[in-house]
Amino acid sequence: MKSFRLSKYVMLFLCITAFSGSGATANTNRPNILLVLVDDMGWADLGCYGSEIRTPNIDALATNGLRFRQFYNGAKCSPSRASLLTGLYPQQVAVDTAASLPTLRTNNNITIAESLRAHGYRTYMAGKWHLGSNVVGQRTYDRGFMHVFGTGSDTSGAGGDYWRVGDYNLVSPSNEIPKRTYGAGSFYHTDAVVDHALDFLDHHLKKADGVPFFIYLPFQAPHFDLQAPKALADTYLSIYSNGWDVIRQQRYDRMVAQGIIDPARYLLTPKGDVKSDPFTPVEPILAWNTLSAEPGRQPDLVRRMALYATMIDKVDQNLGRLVARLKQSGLFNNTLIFFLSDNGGNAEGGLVRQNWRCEQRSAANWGRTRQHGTGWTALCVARRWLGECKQHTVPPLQTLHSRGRRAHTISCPLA
Ligand SMILES: [Ca+2]
Repeated sequence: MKSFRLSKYVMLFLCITAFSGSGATANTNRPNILLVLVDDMGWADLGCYGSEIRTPNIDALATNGLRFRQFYNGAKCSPSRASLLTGLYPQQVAVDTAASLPTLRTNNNITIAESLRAHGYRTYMAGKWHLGSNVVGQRTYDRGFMHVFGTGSDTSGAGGDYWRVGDYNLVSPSNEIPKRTYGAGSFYHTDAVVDHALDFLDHHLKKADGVPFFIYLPFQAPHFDLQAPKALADTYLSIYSNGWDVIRQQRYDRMVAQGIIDPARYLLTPKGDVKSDPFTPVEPILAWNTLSAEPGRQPDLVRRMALYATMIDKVDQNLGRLVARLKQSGLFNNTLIFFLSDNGGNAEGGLVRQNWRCEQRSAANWGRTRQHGTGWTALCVARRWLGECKQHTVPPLQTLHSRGRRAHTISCPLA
């Protein structure tokens, strides 16, 4: 495993496994590409980056691939997505350059899906688009994706309820990929993203035409609202009952042990110099023990973080399903797998978000609350985050456009 220099501007990591060459079955020498994006996940939220959250499948990919310590993004959902898909700065391709969450112009860029499709790839997407919906030309299937499971009837929304199947739709020309049906209470969006990715693989394998695939999986998780199965979330309660001061130190220690952080250069930073957004004053993150004076506050925050951790755990479990299928089908050794987050841990909502409390959605499911709170977000150990994050962008797919299958060039960060 290799790693690269840590920048003080790091907000986002890229955890990659890169394979090429041998092992392909029906493919040409061109690799299949699986691009996985998570939403609002912090830098230290994976096991391979020091977290206590259980992510064995992602950790295994990292162990056999590359972990990046330096990476840039647009610091918010759609700017990062605009850059990721076009290889251009968000200001270059935004419909409204002043918008914090702009949609994607259609007259001055090509997406990676359009480019790969033009070069013979079969293109699929399942997850969150957030680059323009209900506008002809801006939708997922207008921008290069052939089969899409996404938010809203046009599959191009920005997010929905994790439990509500009606918030999502599959668009597949001539219904080549049939719509799934989910029984009452059986739908969970993170599961559904990979359910559809597996359908994509089945569809691809049936074609057996030697064409490589590009699958883009922009998970909505772990973006708020925090919604997760209760039984799994319960397994994290005892961990987070230790409070964010203890967990934060533990993560830092693991990051040092894993070689993510050089302790001679990067101490565990103070957690009090943060704010929810550029328009609110600094809000100090209180010492965990001081919260015990307020009845119910600590248990509520523990539950919130358990839900957040569970949402990441579910991403990992589902990626495990997908990797297993890739291996089973003989495609794994010729598939480039990228894993990245569109920005760091969410800082919106402040420490306790106006006294919102977690609610039990049903007997099996928790979650109507929104953010997990800045106390937990500070676990990411990033030196600076959100409001103070530098507005850089991500050029990897521009590199991919130009350099094809050389895996190690795809992930080069700006440096
Ligand atoms: Ca985001």
